[in-house]
Amino acid sequence: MNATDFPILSRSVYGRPLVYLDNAATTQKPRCVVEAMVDEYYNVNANVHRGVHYLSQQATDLHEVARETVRKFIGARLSSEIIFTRGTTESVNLLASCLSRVGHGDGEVIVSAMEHHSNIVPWQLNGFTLRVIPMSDGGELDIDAFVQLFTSKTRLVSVAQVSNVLGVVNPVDEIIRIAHEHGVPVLIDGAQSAPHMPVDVSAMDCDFFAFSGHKIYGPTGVGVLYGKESMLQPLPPYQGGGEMIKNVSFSHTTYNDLPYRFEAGTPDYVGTHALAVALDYISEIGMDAIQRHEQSLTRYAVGRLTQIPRLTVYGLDALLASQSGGPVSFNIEGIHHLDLGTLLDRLGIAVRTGHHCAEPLMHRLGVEGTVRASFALYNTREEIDVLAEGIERVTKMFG
Ligand code: C6P
Repeated sequence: MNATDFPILSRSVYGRPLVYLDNAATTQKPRCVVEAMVDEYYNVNANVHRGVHYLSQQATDLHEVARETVRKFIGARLSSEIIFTRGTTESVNLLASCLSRVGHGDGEVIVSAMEHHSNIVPWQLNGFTLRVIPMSDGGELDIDAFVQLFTSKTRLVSVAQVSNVLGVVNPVDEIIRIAHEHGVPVLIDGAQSAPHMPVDVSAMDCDFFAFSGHKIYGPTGVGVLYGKESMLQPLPPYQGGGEMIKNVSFSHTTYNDLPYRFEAGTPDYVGTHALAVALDYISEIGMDAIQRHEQSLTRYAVGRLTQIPRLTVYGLDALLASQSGGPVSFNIEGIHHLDLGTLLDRLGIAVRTGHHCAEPLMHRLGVEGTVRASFALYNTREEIDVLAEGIERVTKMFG
């Protein structure tokens, strides 16, 4: 990785060098990703899967090669198990909608106490009842309680591999094993794991896996739902339109094969190609190396932040036990998270504040919101020093 790969990182904010620590919200894009998009629009652009002409074939090839790149990146068996979506949110909505239409809409879905709203609301919208795996004060999921949540109505277990708030890595292997012992499939929300650690869906044996392109150095507006072929095959289509059909008449329509049955309409083919370029870029660096680097940043950040008086890091036990880096969420007694975030911003430091789209977790923590610093492959210890010094400065201002 070369610092110049990410042009935005050399800009300043309020006259100060940008310290970008909001990577869980979205990562910055390497030059190669942006250039791939520009190049495709300038030189290749044509709709995919539709034209016999040269450009359409070329765009289709890039799009399908991208599917294969995603397949390899997450260790899926078949490229037909890779469905392109707009992001994790759409991936979960797709599954919730399709599952509800095979008669599961009155069933139960087990989620964890630390889920993002996009792994809560789609189930509610589609008629499912949620049962929740409780969490300890230290951020660990209660696996004994999880085992008690299964009933004859349990249709799915759906949990984040890494919390977008606490940064903890959940024991998904154990969760998947237990769910399968109960004959229940599992969706893993990989929005915060795929960008930060090696992922192998086959080894993990999850039934579904979702992630977003923009959090993994790719463009916005593209994401992935992986599903085992045996799980996707019985599901009805998600949306109707072009691409997802075999034959259409006014009285009857037959549907396309996997994965196209779930991809109605013109896909974001420039986005899928650029996503593949992003995945190639980070694969070249190595997901193990990225994981080691970010884990060391997270530990360093925890070490620095916990020395600041009146500062609480949430989910600290589980975060420190995790073999991966992750977002660090904290508050300082007597300072509102929004004030802290705003003053840090004035120092050129971008962090996120608020409930992080995880209101039930905020209720569990007994807070309205937190300040969150989240790291990526390009962050450095020096930037964490800037963050810690910035927090200390704000703390002094508040007395
Ligand atoms: N979390 C954050 O700042 P989309 O918006 O579809 O790309 O991703 C949704 C999503 C799903 N699951 C988890 C665990 C997530 O962290 C997110 C997105 C961002 O934490 C934006 S709220």
